[in-house]
Amino acid sequence: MNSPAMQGLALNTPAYVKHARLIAWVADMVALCKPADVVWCDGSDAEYDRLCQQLVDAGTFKKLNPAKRPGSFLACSDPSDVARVEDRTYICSARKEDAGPTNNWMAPADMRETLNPLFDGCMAGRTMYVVPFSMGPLGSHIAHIGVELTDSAYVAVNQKLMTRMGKAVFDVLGTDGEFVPCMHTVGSPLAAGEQDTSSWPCNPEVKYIVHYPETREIWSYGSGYGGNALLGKKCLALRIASSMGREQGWLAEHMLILGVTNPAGKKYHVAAAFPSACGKTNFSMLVPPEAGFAGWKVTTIGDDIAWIKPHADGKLYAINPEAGYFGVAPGTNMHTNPNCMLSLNKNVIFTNVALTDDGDVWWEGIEKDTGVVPGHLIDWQGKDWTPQIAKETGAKAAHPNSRFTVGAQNNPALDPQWDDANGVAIDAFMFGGRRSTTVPLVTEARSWTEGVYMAATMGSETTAAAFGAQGVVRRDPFAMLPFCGYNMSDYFQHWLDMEGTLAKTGAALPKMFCVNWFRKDDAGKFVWPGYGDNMRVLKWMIDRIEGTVQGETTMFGTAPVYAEVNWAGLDFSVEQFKTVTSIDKAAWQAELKLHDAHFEKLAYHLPQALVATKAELEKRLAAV
Ligand code: SAT
Ligand code: MN
Repeated sequence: MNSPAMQGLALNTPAYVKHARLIAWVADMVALCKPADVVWCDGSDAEYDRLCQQLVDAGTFKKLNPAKRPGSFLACSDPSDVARVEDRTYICSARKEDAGPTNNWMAPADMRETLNPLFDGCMAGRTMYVVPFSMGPLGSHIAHIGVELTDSAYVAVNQKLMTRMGKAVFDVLGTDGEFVPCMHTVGSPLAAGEQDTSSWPCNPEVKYIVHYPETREIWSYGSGYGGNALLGKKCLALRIASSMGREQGWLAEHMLILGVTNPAGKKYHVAAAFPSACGKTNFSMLVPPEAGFAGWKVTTIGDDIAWIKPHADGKLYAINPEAGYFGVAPGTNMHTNPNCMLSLNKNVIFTNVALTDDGDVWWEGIEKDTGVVPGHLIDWQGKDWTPQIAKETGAKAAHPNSRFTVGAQNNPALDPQWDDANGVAIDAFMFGGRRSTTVPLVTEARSWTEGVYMAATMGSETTAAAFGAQGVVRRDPFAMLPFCGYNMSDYFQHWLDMEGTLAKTGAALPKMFCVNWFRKDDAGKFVWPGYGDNMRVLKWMIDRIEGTVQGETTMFGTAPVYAEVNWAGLDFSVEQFKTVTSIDKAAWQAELKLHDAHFEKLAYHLPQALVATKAELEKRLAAV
């Protein structure tokens, strides 16, 4: 390979970087990608401000009105680049079986042959940013380090908010520490002398999001958006980390982590898996209802990803590998998520929301706070938007998958232990999909295996977070369908094995609950109020942990009886409760058939324990 020195390009390696292997890798990648310049990010505020200004000058960012939204920017993407691209996402393990039937696969050598010509010269005319980041508290034994090479300044500034990014990472890495190399390019090289006229460079035709689990590498081509480009998030913290966790005996999960403190001051920690755009951020920042919940407090540790390790005391300890939130904007308001709204007051990067005439942001659902829809907006595609246009064409001002990026410190409900290097001990897991029928509001698994079964067979109606049809039920085991970096059935086995690991110490296992906030009535309306009222379900779970409520046994686990739920301040009838908790025999017969089809697809290495659990459920259902 031509050395960068031969091309006359300086690597600009700062003196504080002492890691020879890392420097050699950057040199190789510079030789391959042929950027015009190399910038090592130090993570300072001055650097952040400089890059944001650069993005403003390039037209990628609009600076929002500082009187309304200080320190904040709006980016609008190319219309082709608004969500994760699951059909372009690959797990390139040596053996196809190890990627499993739920992942796209290509042999590593074939994929390298495909990607090499694409990456050759891919950064021509652009700057390569070297972005060092820690997933998890710096130096934590649960944390891991990544270094992303990217030609997107948008990615660099987002990484500053989403991760512990910058110089301090090199102190942790030292001269030979482990890091996950993450290659990212927008895939839009400039010809010699060509000026970049695009405010959102990307490659509308060619996209690859590629993971090599054995060598722990990530290669992402063609997209500048969210989970396709911020490689610490889904690519490293879930796909690569899940595969590391399997080898090393820990779990990388698509879960929020929250603390819940009761009026006596006792604190519990809950980790909850929901698919993208099903309210994880809202639940992690929940504000309990005023009536009946005096003294209860919910605090956020993480809103999207959890890394969970068994500890010598027999408990599972979880950290949030991220340091910020990349949440869905539409639907967010002071009712659905007040802590989030307060987090968004300053220092936010918005992507694909609408712009108001006074330089602030707007999205569908935010009008519930003011009761007024603006008469005019610039929509996420830069076009005029009025309520009349919306009525006539159905045009949304904000893209349904529009997002905010904000540092965790902005969150008024941030848990004091959110940055604790040892993590927090998990008392309960929750698994929830978006199901308008069939799945009850809440049930508790009677055993670890039954909990794994519930999570393994979770279904959810698809959302705008990924390209493709929306509202279709698909199986989304553990909310990990798009994020599990290895064979899904091996992943189930890994979860089942965790019981044995923990049981050796004699400590109580976390309880496992299945929830569904999304049941609809015959008129197609949501019945459960959700949001802050989810506290009522959370409290019932805590009561179960404390052993103060019994629940009743159903075919699908232990469920609350009406009288066990705290209804203070909410008018929710026994009839409505039935609508969200009833177990319909015919619907469940159909549901179990779908579990069959799901298991058939996952037959290779499918744990027998899950097949046996299904047989039990069938027996119970027959007896209903
Ligand atoms: O695009 S992201 O993966 O970052 C967000 C999501 O889909 O959950
Ligand atoms: Mn997510």
